[in-house]
Amino acid sequence: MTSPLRHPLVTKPDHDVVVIGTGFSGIGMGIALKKAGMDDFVILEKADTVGGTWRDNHYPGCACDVQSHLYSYSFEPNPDWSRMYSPQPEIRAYIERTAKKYGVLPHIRFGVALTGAHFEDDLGLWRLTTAKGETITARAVVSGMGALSIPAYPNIEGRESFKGKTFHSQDWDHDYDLAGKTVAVIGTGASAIQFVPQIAKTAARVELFQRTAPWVMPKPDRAIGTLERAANRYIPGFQRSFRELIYWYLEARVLGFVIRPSLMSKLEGMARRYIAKHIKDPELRAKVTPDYTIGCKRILLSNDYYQALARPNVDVITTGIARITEKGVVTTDGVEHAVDAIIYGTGFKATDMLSGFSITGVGGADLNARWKEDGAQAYLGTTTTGFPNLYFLMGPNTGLGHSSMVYMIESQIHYVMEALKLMKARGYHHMDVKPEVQADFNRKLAGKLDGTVWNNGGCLSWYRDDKGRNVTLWPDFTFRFGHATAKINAADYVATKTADLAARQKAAPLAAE
Ligand code: N01
Repeated sequence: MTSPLRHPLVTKPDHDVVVIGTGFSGIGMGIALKKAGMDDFVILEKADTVGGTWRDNHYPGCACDVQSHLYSYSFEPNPDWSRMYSPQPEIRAYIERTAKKYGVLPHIRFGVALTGAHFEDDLGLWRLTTAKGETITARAVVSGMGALSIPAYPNIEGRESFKGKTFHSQDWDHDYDLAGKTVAVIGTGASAIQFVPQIAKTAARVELFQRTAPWVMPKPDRAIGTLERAANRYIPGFQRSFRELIYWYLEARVLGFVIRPSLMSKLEGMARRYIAKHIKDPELRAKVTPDYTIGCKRILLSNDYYQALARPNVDVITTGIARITEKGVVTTDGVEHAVDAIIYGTGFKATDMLSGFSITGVGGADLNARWKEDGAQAYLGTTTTGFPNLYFLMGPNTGLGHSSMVYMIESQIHYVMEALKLMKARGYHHMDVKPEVQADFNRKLAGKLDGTVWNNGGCLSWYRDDKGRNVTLWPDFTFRFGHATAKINAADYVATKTADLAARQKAAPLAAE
């Protein structure tokens, strides 16, 4: 592709590295770059504050379902978590505080929404375009866009015709008072099970439309008292040991998810007893008992969801939705459920993570088209052949059904830093993962995924794309991912040396001038 840019030879880009997003990924990446003294970077953020998913999701009851001691950076323990599973405002504040502490804030440009990233073959650079029409060039791009950031609205006939209030769980309208209102909630996933108990306290009625029942287990949550916080702060190794304990406890769950799915039956028995404990009405109990193997969809943790469903002002409706009208939701039995508001707890476009963002690589290859055709694929969830120096944090098959994403993010950040350091040490301008390396990695991944409960548990989930391919989850222990990303193997990549690029540009000056 001939560049429309007019940069001088071996072109100095606007920034050495552009990082996209300011969630755990983007901020963590910025911190790693700063620690390595690689200061020529900018972080582009479409919003006007940092926090990623923990800024965007602020629905009532929003909290983490992974223990905070582990759901935090390894290098930045927070002795002051108020609970084992912290509420959203604390996690958001933690990210803000950490960004400030490590000097990342001056590198962030807020209010910059990217529309595309295009690799300029002749310059060996990325040209990013913004919604405002600005062009930014970079040698390397690190996407911290997150896998669950684009809300998914259901494709239900008449959705636009509803005259009442509507919003998605990610765009919660706190100015709209739900007290005394009749509210339809569509979806019973991880978000809905957190906000339904909250809104059920004040709404006149909650009509909860459930397509598939989730498996829900008790959340071993508790407040962390002042003594324990003091121990976290002052007793050397106390909090770190606790973190380790949580890590290994969660890691053991891989045995059930991946290695011996038959082990899940014990867990299923516990989950059934949990339903029986809180739901006495046999009809409701039958409705909320899933018909697939536990773990096939994300196992949800809650201490108040079933109690909320048992309230007299909550209806669980399992008849399918036929359409939405001006007044409410019509089910396939012809009943119209008139409501004041519809809240979509319908999740995110997880398998379509690039939607709305165009990425073209070597020779103009279109990543959206490729991932649609072949399924989202990368090497170690991070690099993609034909897209040199483009790195995905939380890329394909790095998601977890059992532990903390922050562990995966930190592993990937480490790997990106390995790549950047290798390029510097060897005088490389850019590196492209070899197609056979990527193919071999994904072949092995697919083999591992074949035996998992996610693929064989008898459910449909956002873990798999529309062709049934599991493009989201890492099917192994996380420490194996940590080991795989600990060192970069130069032989996995085709490298272009800066000197060679300069010679090439000199030979074809018109393209680069
Ligand atoms: O979304 P979901 P979420 N008609 O995709 C239903 C993370 N998270 O926002 O199961 C009717 O889980 C859909 O039904 P079905 C976490 O990784 C983390 O709740 O597809 N219903 C389902 O019930 C989580 O997994 C935390 O049959 C429709 C629901 O909508 C991810 O975010 C907290 C429908 C969507 O559930 C997403 O969670 C919260 C339709 N047409 C979330 N379309 C942490 O604590 C969809 N549904 C870290």
